[in-house]
Amino acid sequence: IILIAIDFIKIPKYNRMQRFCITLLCVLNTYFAQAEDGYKLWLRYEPVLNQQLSSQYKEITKAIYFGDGDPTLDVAKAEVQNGLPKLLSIPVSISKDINKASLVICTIDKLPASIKNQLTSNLEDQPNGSYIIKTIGKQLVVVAPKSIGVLYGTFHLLRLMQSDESINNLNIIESPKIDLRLLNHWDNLDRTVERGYAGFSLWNWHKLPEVIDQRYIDYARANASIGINGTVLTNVNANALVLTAPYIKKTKAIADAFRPYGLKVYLTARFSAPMEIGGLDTADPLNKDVAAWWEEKAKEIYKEIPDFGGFLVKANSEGQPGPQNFGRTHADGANMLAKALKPFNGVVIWRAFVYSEHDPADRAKQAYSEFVPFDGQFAENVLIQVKNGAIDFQPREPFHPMFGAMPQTPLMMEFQITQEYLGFSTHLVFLPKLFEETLQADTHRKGPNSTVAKVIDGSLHSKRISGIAGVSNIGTNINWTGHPFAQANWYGFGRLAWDPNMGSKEIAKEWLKATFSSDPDFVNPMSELLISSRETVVKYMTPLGLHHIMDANHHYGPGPWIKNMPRPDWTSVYYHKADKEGIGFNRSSTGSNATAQYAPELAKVFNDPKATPSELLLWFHHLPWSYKLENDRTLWDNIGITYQEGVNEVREMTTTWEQMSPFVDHERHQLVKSLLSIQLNEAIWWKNACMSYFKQFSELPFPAEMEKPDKSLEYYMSLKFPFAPGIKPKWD
Ligand code: GCW
Repeated sequence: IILIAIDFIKIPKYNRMQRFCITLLCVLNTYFAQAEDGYKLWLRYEPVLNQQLSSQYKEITKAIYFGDGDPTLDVAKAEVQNGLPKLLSIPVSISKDINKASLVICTIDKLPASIKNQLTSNLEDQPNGSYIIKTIGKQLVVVAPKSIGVLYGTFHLLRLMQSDESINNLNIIESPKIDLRLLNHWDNLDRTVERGYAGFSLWNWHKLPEVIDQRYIDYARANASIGINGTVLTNVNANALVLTAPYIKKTKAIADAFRPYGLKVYLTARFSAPMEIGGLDTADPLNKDVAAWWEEKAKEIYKEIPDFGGFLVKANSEGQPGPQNFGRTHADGANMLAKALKPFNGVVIWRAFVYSEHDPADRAKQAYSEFVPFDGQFAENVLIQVKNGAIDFQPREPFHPMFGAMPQTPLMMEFQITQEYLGFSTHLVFLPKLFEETLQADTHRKGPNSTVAKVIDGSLHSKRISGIAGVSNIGTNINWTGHPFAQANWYGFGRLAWDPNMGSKEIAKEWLKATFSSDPDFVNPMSELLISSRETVVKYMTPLGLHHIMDANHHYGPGPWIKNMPRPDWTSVYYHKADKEGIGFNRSSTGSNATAQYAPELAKVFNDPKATPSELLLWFHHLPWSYKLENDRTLWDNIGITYQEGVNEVREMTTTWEQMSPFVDHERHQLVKSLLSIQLNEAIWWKNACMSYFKQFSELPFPAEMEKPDKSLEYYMSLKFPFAPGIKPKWD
C-alpha cells in the first residue's frame, strides 16, 4: 500500500512513468526477497512464535559471554550473532564478565573454578567434539574441552530453539559415537558429478586456489551444524591429477577455508598414480620405488595441509586400477599407502565395493570372499569401507554380510545419500529410515543385539577407530540438493553419523521444524509422510526383495528387460531371474548360498522362504508365481498389489502436501508439488513397465486391485534417456 501511495505522491524529480517503474522494482524486490529458494537449508532461524518460549530464550540469552582465541570459537560466536536476532528479533548483548553472563559459550579451560566444579564431567576421555550444555545456577553453559565441541554445542543449543524445546534446566552431555563422519563427493575435476543430480561440483578447481567461493564456507558451516568432520573432495573413480602440485595447492585452499568448521579434507588416490603422474613404470605396492613415491607424495601433501585426513581408494573395481593388476592383494595395496600416511596420522579408507566379471560367483558374495580372509592383516590406520548392502545402494538390501564378520578390522559404513537408484533428486524419499534399518539390523555375530551400528561405532569388537561415509547429493543448485526434501537426507546422514542409534522419526521432526515450520499441524503429518516415503519407493520400484531392475547405465526408470550388457552382473535379468517357473534370485543353500555369509542364526532364517521377511523374499529365493504368501494371495498377485500400493501412497503424499500450503512459502511449496507430480507419474510408469514385463512369464491376469497399464510393453521398452543426469558425458 505504501508503495502504491508513493506512486501517487508527486516527487518533482520524477515523472509518473518513472515513479511507476520505481514502484514496480520495489514490489518485485520485496517479492523475491521473501521467496525461499532453499539455500539456507536447516539454518533458517525463523522467529520463535511461541511467546512463552521466546521469553524464556530471551531471558537465558540476555547477556552472553563468548570465549575467544581461535577461528572455530569465532565461528560459534558468529553463528549465535546471526541466529539469535532472527529467532528472537532482538540484538545479541555480549557480556565481558563471565560471572555476570546468563549464557556462557567457551572452552572448559576458560571457566572459573566455581562453574568448573559443578560440571559432572570434564569430558577428558571423551572423543573430540564432545560438549556439555548445562544449567548451573542462573547460568547456562555451553562448554567443551576443544573449540570444535563448543561449536557443536552452540549448534545444538540453536537447534533446541529452532525446535521449540525448553532450554531451562538443561543437562546435556554429548559425544560423537563415530570418529570419522565423512561425506564422499563423487566430483570429477571437470566439475561433473558422478551420480549427481543437483548441478555441478561445488569445487571450482579452475579458479582455485585464489577464489574461495562463499559456498565453500556455507557448505562447511552446514556440515559443522550436524557434526560432519571430513569430506572426500573427489570421485572414487579417481583422476591422478588431483595429486599433482597445482591441485595440492588448490586442495590446501579448500582445507584452509574448512578448518574453522572442523572439516578435514581427504582425496581419492588413484592406485596407478605413480605411473600416470610419477614417471614410474609400475605401481606394484611391493616395489620400493612405488612405496617411496607415495611416501614423498604424502610429505608433499602434509607440508601444505598438516591436518589432511587421508586417502579413499577404489581399487580393482569397475575398471579402476589396483594391487591385483600387479599380482598383489588388497591388503598389500592398503598397507603400502597406510605406511606413507602413518607419520602424519593420516588414514587409508579402502573400499570393499569389488566384484569381477571374471568371477562366476553371485556378485552379492564377492566382496565378503575377497576381504574376510584378510581380517587382521590390515595396518592400524586402514579402514575398510563397506556399502550398506552387498549389491549397490538398492531401495532395499539386507545388510552387507561383511558387517560383524571382520572382528579385527575397522569397517566403515558407506551409505549413498545421492539417490542413484531411488529416483534421483526428483523423488521424495527420506533416507534416514533406510539408514536406520541397516544400522539397527542384528548381525548376531556376538550374540543377540550385535547390531550393525555397534560394528560401525567400534563397540562390538572394541575397534581403535570408527567411521561412516555418505555419498554426497550436493551440487551447485541453489537449494544444494535439487529436491528441497533431499536436504533431509544430508541432514539425517550427519545426525546418524553422530549417533547411529538415533531414531529416524526424531531426525525427521528436527529437520522439518528447522527447515519449514515447527507447527504441530505441519510437523506431525509431514513426519509420518517422511517416514513412510522410503517404503513407498520400495513398493513402486522393487517390491518383495526385487533389486537392480532399473534401466542400464543411468539407472533412471524401470528396465527389467535389460539383458545385453558388457557384463552379466550389470543386467536386470541376472538379478530377477524371471522365467515361466517364477521369479527371484536363489541365494539360499540350494542356490548361490550367499546366506552362508551371515551368522548361522540369520542364515537359517534366510534359507527358508517361509521365515524370510517378505520384504527380502525375492532377494533370497526364486519362487513360483503361484507361491502363496501370508495373506493367502499368490506371489504374482502380491507383486502387483504392492506396486499399486506404492502408487497409491504417492497419491496420498501429494494430497498431504497440498494441505501443507499454509505452512510453507510459495516457492518451495510449488517446487515440491511439481516434483511430486513427476514422482507419481514415474511410480505409475514403474508399475506398468515392470508388471507388463513380468506378465510375459507369469501369464496370469493382473490382480483386481491393480490399475492396468495403459501402454504396451514395447512402448515402455522403447523409451530412451540419453541425457539422463549423473553419468559422464560421452566426450570424456
Ligand atoms: O553405484 C555404482 C555406481 C557407480 C559408482 C560405483 C561405486 C563411483 O553406478 O557410478 O562409481 O557404484 O560405488 O564405485
